[in-house]
Amino acid sequence: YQVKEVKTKPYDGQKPGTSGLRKRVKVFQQEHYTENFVQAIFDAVDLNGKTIVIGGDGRYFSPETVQTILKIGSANGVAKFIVGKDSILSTPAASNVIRKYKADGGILLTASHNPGGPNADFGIKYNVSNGGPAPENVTNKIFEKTKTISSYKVIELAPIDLSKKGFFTYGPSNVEIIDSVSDYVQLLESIFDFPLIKNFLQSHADSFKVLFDGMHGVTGPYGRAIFVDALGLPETSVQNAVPLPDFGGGHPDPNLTYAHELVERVERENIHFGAASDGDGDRNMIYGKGAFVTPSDSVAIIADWAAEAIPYFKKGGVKGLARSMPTSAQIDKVAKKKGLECAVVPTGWKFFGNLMDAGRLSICGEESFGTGSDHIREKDGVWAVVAWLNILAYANQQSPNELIGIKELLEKHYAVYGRSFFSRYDYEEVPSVGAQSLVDAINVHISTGSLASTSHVSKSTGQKFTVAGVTNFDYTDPIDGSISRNQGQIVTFDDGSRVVFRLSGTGSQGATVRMYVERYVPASAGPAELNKDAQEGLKGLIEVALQLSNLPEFLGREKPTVIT
Ligand code: VG1
Ligand code: CO
Repeated sequence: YQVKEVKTKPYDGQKPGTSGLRKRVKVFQQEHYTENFVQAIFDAVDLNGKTIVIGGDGRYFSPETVQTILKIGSANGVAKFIVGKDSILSTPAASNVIRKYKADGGILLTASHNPGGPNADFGIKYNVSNGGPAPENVTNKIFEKTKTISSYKVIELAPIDLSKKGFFTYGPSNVEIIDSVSDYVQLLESIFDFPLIKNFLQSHADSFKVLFDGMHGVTGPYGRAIFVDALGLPETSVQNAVPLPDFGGGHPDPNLTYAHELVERVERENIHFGAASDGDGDRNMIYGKGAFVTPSDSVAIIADWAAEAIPYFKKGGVKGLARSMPTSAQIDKVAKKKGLECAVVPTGWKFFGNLMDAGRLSICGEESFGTGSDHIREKDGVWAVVAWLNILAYANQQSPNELIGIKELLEKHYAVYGRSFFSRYDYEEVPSVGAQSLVDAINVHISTGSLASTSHVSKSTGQKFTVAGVTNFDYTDPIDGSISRNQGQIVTFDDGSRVVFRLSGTGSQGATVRMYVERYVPASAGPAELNKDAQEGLKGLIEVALQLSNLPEFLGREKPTVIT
């Protein structure tokens, strides 16, 4: 086979962010742009004679990019490609396939929850042999290669038909096109108590209705296979379950803003258990009638019940817990009570992998609707939804005289552990200059100590907050010693409340500023205080955070674009 060398020039800005390289489709469509990045992966990681997995969320520009990877990968000596049918593999399913078939890595075509279509976003992410996102030393190396690239290699052959399962060849390489769903369903069946869940759902067919929303992302087929085929729920219990290249024009992000269709149906039809997942299937939202579960609470509750209710953890034990830094400390309370380690890592799933590989971490989560465990090395939306169903089925089996739904489970949890009220304000696509000025101003406070011990009173609630300290979050990986600096600016108050400011690393345009606020209320405060709406519980603190940071002035925005 003839390997052709194509001359090219470097493009600026091909630096992978929190989760791969994400840009507008139009950017990827520039001449040689996608090819450059793909070749840079092969230049940074030697995949000669190796096996790689290719899949993604099925968004616009995915099929073309799969062919590009086949061309370039084959010319760079890849021995075998395992490809999801129709270029589809959810991010957690891809992580599973890499691990299960002992592949050496994977290329995931996704921009996660970002909108898709010719005028929206595309993304390419490299995962390593443990099934997790490449660590920073690898992504940095890829970026370095993009800066000096002068040519890429291709083997030009007719495209492979991605709609047929089976074994094929592409020049010197083997190609296996696999079913996107079956390995993943098998995996979940080995983790959860499906008979218990099925039994509970069938015996409560009227008193416990379920609705899963695929948001026209990748999880529709997975949701149908699990909720309808395996658990026997009616076809009406899944919606938006057909993956579309543009996600039906929507924003496939499972939160209160973008999953409003689910929220409205849950409220209107009195649905007890609603859930949604994002474009690539690694995020989840749990939402029942009148009860929204914040992701920070969700992971704490799963951690609390896992060893008792979920077979995988009953068998293997819970080795340790972890969260990303901006995530609330609710899970820390669970860890403390159970005598478990609770690691705090920077934002982004790649930081959990080392702890899992070292056998120190079983369950972890991020405030950004990411929850998961060491069954794979990515966060896992459908896993989290089934975990909740498993826990609810178990809790109801233990207390047969009351119906325990989402709300009841939350209230029981707060009554034991207290509650960390948590909310995140996103200011999306603001001018980069304003965002940088905000960061700089807080850095001045950090270096001069000018905010320390100052008191701030909320006009509307009269609450007073006194600053205890301001710091930058730096992380040293306990396994490999690598250091990641400036992962968020933290303002702590003397009552234990805190506010975190962070720049997003997944945007495709301008800058996005995130502000995370958290205030802990102990169990002794009683149910009236504990079961308040989060925005009400945090009102005073949010006001103070905006005041002392001058965020609205720096960003030229009165209001955030998304509140979760
Ligand atoms: C966001 C979230 C982060 C998450 C990342 C990838 O990153 O805050 O918690 O890991 O998206 O999620 P950032 O840098 O924009 O804050 V996904 O569903 O793209 O895999
Ligand atoms: Co995602």
